[in-house]
This record gives sequence, C-alpha cells and structure tokens, in this order.
Amino acid sequence: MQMTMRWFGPEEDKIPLEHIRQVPGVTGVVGALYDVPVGEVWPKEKIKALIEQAHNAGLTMEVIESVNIHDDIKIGLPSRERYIANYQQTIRNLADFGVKVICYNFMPVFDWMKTDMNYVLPDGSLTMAFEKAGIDKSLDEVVKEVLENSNGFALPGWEPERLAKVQELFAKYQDVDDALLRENLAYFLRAIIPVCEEVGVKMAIHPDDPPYSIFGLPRVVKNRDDLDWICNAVDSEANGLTLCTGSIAEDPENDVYAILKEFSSRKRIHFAHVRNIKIIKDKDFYESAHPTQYGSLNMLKVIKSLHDNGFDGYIRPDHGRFIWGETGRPGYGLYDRALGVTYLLGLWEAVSQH
Ligand SMILES: [Mn+2]
Repeated sequence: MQMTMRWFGPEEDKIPLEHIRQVPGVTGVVGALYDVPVGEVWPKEKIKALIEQAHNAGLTMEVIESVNIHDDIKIGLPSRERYIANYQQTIRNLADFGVKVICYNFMPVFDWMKTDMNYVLPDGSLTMAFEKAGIDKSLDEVVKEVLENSNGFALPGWEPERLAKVQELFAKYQDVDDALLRENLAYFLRAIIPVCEEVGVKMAIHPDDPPYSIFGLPRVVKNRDDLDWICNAVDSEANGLTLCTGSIAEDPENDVYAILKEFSSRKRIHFAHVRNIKIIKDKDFYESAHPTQYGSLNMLKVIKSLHDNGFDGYIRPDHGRFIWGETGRPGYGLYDRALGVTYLLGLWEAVSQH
C-alpha cells in the first residue's frame, strides 16, 4: 500500500509540495495536467516537467487523476476514433515517465455533484454536502450555484467553458441510455487495455458520484454489479477500479465492505479513495471527518476489507473539510486531509499487526 495525496500542480494548487512531503507516511502525489484540452494528447515535455516537480520534492507521481474521457467517446460518435487514438498515445507517454495507474470516470456531463460547497458542521468546520432538494431546480441554476461557490478555484470536471454549453451537452446525450453508455465504455476499454498491458499501466475507473441517475442522465458505475460488468468487459488486471468509499456509500443500498472485499480479492482495486460520509436522511449526506464516529462508515472495517484481501495499490484520503481557518479549493484543504492520512495509516498499522 502506498499513501498519497492529490495535488493540482503549481498553477492550480496553493498547497506546496514541500508541505505535502511533511505529512508522515505520504510517499507520493496524485497529479494531472490541467492545461491540455480534454481529448488531446498529453505532450511528453509537459508530463516530464510535472513529474520532475514531484521528484524534486522527494515524492513519487505514479498515479494520474484524471485523464478525462471526451464526451464523443461516451456518446459513441464516429469522431471517437480520433479521441481514442489520442488516449492511447497519452497512456504511452505517461508510461514513459513511470506512471502506473490512470484514474478516470465515465460520467456524462458532470464529474461529480454536490449541492452545498460550504456546509457548516457543528464544530464550525466547512464541508461539501448533497441534498436532493438542492437539485430539484433548473439545471442552469444548479450549475451556476456550484461554480459560484468554488471559492475561485477551477473544480475538476467543472470547467466553466465546458459547462457554459451544458444545455448543448445534454442534448447530445439525449439518445444515450445506460445500455448504450455501457457499450461505449466497453468499446473504449477494448481499444485501450491492450496498450495498457503492453506498457504496464493499469486503468482505474472511479464510481459515479452520486451513484445513481441525476437529471435523467445515464449512469453505469453505480454498484457491485456494474463494477463486475466492467471487470468482465475486458478480463485483464489492467482493467481495474478506483474504489471510492464515499461515492459508493452515497447509495445506502451498496455494501461498501463486501465490494472492497470482492474486488481486492479479484486484484482489481488499483487505487482507493478513502473518505467517510454522514447520511443525513435517505440519500442526503455530507462529507464528514474521517474517523468512524463522525460518519456512517466504519473506517476500521473499510481498511480491514482492503488489507485482509490483499490490496497493495495506492490509497489517498479523498476529501477533507476546511478547518483551522484554512480556505481554498472545496474538499482539498491540507489540514483535514493530513489528519485523514495519519488516521488511515494508524488503522492500517493496527490491522497489519494483528
Ligand atoms: Mn473519490
């Protein structure tokens, strides 16, 4: 197991790598290029510069999150061929600089959805929340609210240029149902997994957040059966998962521990996002502090399910609250994620010595 933290690069992240280096137990950062348009090839010189920065700070960068998938691939348009060829080249370029895992998602339009970016907890800390009532309004209104509450930071998957055309994007997905989206995912995987096998990279799909349909959009990474279908679509270890405990747990019907156990045993979890959430009622929730007592997940059981079933991939605390007056990109403050790291490593050490 290798403990990492996400880092958005020198332009996009106000947290210096030197500070991440000082969090005990963190050996690497999870990064990405944010100035390459979705669908284009990631140039070698930019990848080199990015990864060198991590190395110069004494950290590895073996996981990339995310190389996003162009909408034409998800919709299944003829132009997907060009974008798939570009994706294959990006995989080769990343492998050249030591990248081992690529996290991605296959969600139409939105990479994730929250309705409150500054939800105040009883202790005065700020977190993100999702309440169904928050999306029972017009699409434009919801998009506007998320963009306005991002504290001036570009949120991953919520690029304002792209979302300015949100109505147009929705129209393009009009005829894409779950079955077609799934077929388009399999088509993509059949094209890229052989390249991954050749260069030693593992793909790791992130579950839908939230793991059910919103605004009538199709969803195909929601639960155990979806994950099983994806693993079988191309039966290769290179075709794997980013197991995000928070996203999976946002549907109370999902048995997070059983999913962790099954897919760790099957050697398909290459990357784990570990966070706790607190269900408020039905499917409404907020992202709580990591320890078990603050959320709805038993974090000892989460770590045990990974550890006892042979998980040896990369792990990171997913999001953190804003505490101690810190401000910045919602979900990605340094302090609470650092607390998450030490807590998760403490659990890991305990279960390792049993
Ligand atoms: Mn996640």
